[in-house]
Amino acid sequence: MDNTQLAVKAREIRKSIIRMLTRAGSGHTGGSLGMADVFTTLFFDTINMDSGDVTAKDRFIFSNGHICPVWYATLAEKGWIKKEELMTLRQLGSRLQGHPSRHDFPFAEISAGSLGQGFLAAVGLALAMKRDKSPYKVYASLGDGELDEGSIWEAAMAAGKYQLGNLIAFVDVNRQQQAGTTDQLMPLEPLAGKWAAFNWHVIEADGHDFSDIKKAFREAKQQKKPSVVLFKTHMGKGVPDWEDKYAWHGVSPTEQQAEYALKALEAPR
Ligand SMILES: Cc1ncc(C[n+]2csc(CCOP(=O)(O)OP(=O)(O)O)c2C)c(N)n1
Ligand SMILES: [Mg+2]
Repeated sequence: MDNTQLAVKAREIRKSIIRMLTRAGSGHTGGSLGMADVFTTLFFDTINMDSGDVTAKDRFIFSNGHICPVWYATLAEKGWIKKEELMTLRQLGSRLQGHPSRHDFPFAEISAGSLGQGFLAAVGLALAMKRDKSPYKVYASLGDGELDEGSIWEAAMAAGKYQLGNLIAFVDVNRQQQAGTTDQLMPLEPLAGKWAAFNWHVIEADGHDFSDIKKAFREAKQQKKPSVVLFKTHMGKGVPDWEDKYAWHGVSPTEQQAEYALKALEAPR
């Protein structure tokens, strides 16, 4: 899909994120908006996935699942779930829980919420697929604050050892997390050097530039060892007053804020 078409999709996805979170009255707005361009590219351009059976081809593991509104909105934009269902986000009995639930939602291979766990499953899955000589890839989504979990690095070490060239992790490097910036709470730099030291192929890319995102995933697909894409992003991207503010990590917009955001998303930038 060309970049202009991707931009149109990403804008619709951001609008859905605003609408569903406003209706829900709680949830994670900033990270969801920030990863809209990467999720659009992954699901409209990169991943080879069968909506009828998400275990059949490439796999997607959502480790930083608190930003699931971006995933739900992307799946709705693809027509894999209904747009109306987005409005059930976080309701009792809905398939769309505030953190993805594998018991409720067939697209979720692993439940999320407890940071770090999804990545461990992704490494195990990639190892099993390599042993089975599967030609498909595992894509794992991570947050930068999530990297504070020690188990991430145990799994990264194992992926390096087993040369899991079928594993493509990508990190939302927005430099923000729940209650402060990553620099304040737990500095991560030199982040590229850390992954390289664990024997990963490291790619740094602009998470809001569709050409860069495509190129990064293309490069990652060609590696014999595990790849990580460090996507530089802005939390809250698309709504100027909300950008790069960790205050938007875990709150939803009021009706008034939503009105402002939907207008801002329509304005050319
Ligand atoms: C094991 C675990 N510890 C703590 C939390 C609480 N928590 C939820 S999201 C979050 C911050 C994660 O930061 P990041 O991955 O950068 O996400 P962002 O704020 O950028 O969306 C924390 C600490 C959790 N969900 N799981
Ligand atoms: Mg973050």
